[in-house]
Amino acid sequence: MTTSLQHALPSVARSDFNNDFLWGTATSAYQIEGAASLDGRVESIWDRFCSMPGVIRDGSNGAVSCDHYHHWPEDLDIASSLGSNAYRFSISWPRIFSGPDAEPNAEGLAFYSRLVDGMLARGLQPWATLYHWDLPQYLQDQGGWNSRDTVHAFVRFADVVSRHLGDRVKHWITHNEPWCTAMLGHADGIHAPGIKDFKMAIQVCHHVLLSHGLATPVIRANVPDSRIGLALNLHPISAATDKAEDQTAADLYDGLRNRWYLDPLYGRGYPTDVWNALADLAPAVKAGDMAAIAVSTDFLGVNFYFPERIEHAPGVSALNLRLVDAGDVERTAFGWEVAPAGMTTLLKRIQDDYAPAAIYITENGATYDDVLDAQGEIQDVQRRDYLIRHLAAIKEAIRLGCQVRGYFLWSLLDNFEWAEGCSRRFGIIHVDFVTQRRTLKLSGKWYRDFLAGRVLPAAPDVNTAGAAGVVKGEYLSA
Ligand code: IFM
Repeated sequence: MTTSLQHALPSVARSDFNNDFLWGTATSAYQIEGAASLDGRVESIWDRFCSMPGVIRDGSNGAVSCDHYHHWPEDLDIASSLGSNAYRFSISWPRIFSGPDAEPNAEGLAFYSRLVDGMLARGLQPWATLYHWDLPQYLQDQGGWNSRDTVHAFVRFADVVSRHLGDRVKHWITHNEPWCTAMLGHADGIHAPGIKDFKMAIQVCHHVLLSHGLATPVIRANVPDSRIGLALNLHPISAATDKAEDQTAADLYDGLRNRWYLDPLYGRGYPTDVWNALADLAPAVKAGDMAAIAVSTDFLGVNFYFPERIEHAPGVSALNLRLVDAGDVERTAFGWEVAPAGMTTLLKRIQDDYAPAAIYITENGATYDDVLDAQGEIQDVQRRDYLIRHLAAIKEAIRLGCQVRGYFLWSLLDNFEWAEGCSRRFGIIHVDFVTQRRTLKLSGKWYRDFLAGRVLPAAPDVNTAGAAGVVKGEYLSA
């Protein structure tokens, strides 16, 4: 359900940011590439998961999706025509290794080589994510991320890919959103591999973090001038009421959701409050693991979407707490609360508590129920306003001292949105999944105009039911 409240749009212009601020868009392999059985690619856990009845909302899968495997020149052309100067993509592990002991697949490597060359030719700085959730199924069959062997397989994958692309790719993200890999995939079971075992999810999380820690020096050795980090989905957490027990529950949940990742990455080990609350659910940790995880990084990737509220709820979950619905707030079509001020709060907290070398917003965006109008255009006013308000929130965070150096909008293309299938559109480019026709949405045109530093034409008075009111002129850049 989409709801919106009337709001005045803040003023934000590209000139509010430093000249070397990076402006990009982001995608991931399984969500856009298609070509699932081409050129030696083998089955991933998402191919397998999607074949299970009822797990994907609209029954779709990523076998074709945007067919970016064939349409990448057109997609990069549009990304570059926006005036963006960076592009975040991910490497499909099952395209690179077809089995546990297989040699790297030359055709898979060649595809990413062409893609990277295509980015560079268009002035797009390549930002490669190594793991955006598409584990080869053969590794899952051997225990997946619950097995330490997968940690070592990941390091080999990182080694081969960084050797192959490192002469041109200098920015590396080891993992996207380890919380999702662990919790959505192994506790809630709503993502591949579809397991519901909280203790296993906590162990998976440790292995994912460990693989980041062990892969980072390998990439650095292969690409001495590289910049390496990982992308976390972080959330501002608050207590549902001012009762002490809700506040304690919110602190604990913040520990599980945010600090469980940030603390070990920044050398503090797992947070004691969560470790103690987990009791026998805590992960098996070997000597040296925590030091490996605390490897120094060059930046922190922050994926921001929504805040969360928590209340104490004995017996409801392993940590005796639960999420509370935010009530009558503005939401995207996903039901996610729209809270740009929360982004500023979150960034300030990260800066104050962890002082990362640099922060990049590696994802931020929204899904709305886009409609093609009679002219074949998409007047996604709500997504445009979402973008304006979140960019203004970053501008404010920078004013407060946060070292934010770049922004990657999620997403360049409408794509396969995991358990939601192709029914949730996050793109600033509309994709017709039947004809593969691409159409730049109003939000994409706004991003283009914003990046060009142009004064926008008068805001269209598209103010359909539920759409945010546009305060004409307030967002125009000078
Ligand atoms: O589409 C996803 C992406 O793959 C990871 N971060 C959140 C996005 C929106 O749900």
